[in-house]
Amino acid sequence: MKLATSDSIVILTGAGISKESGLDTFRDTDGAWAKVRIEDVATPEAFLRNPARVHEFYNARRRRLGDARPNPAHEALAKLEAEWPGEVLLVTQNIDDLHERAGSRTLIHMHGELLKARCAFCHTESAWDRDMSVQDVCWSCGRRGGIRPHVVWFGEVPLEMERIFGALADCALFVSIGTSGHVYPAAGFVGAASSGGAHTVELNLEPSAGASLFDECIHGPAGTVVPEFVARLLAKV
Ligand code: BV8
Repeated sequence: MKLATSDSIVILTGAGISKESGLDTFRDTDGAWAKVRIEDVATPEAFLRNPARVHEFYNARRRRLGDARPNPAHEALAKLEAEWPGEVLLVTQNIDDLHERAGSRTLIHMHGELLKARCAFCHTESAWDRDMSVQDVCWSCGRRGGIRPHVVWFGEVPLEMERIFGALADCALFVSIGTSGHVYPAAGFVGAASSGGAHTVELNLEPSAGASLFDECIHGPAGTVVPEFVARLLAKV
């Protein structure tokens, strides 16, 4: 992999990077979608039809977040951002706050954040770390029943897409970590990076749906393969 230390790097993470921190993935056999249906908890229609059911799904995940800790993979990515001379942009599909808690700063939560709320009526956002319900009143417009997780559901537009696609076009290295490559547009990022001339690498427990699209694949648990990969990069500095 030819890489100058002034080159920029884009990293995409998915639920697999948080598995060793004790958080569920989605499509593993013990994942979230084995327990609930996407149509019941992760679409705008589900929220309109039965908001209490959707709140229950996110309240349970928000409560579990308190016991989770960043793992060596999160910490290695924060170290890379701190020590790599070029730009490092971390784009995560995850809605947990483990990257922040590990020290990552240049971070985009393209699918939103579990610890934020948004009012469906006035669209203002706010930090939110407790249970959420249809009884909650908006801190800004004062209306009840519109408070929802600040999360991108299926059928909704992911956040900061322009900034992400701009970074993918400019980067020299694209690294995808802990994602099954099933959900778009994130699953298409490797193609955008390749078209821009980047070297593309997949770090995942097992080959993802898009594994054949990558220049390089390294399979193993993120807590092991990510620190090793970051050490390989920082040896160039
Ligand atoms: C959009 C909500 C338009 C928050 C999520 C084509 C066909 C059909 C449908 C579509 C299509 N293109 C687009 C769509 C619609 C849809 C979609 O992609 N559907 C899929 C099912 C086909 N996409 C959308 O609706 C998106 N919006 O397209 O808008 C648009 C597009 C571009 C520009 C403008 C407009 C919105 C998608 C966001 C949906 N919200 N979640 C929440 O509840 O968390 S997605 C959900 O899946 C999560 O956010 C998660 O992040 C995401 C991806 O899952 P992964 O992170 O990959 O997790 P998964 O369990 O699947 O895989 C884990 C991996 O880790 C596995 O490979 C496993 O082997 C590995 N692993 C496990 N343990 C470890 C490990 N790896 C390393 N170490 C370990 N220890």
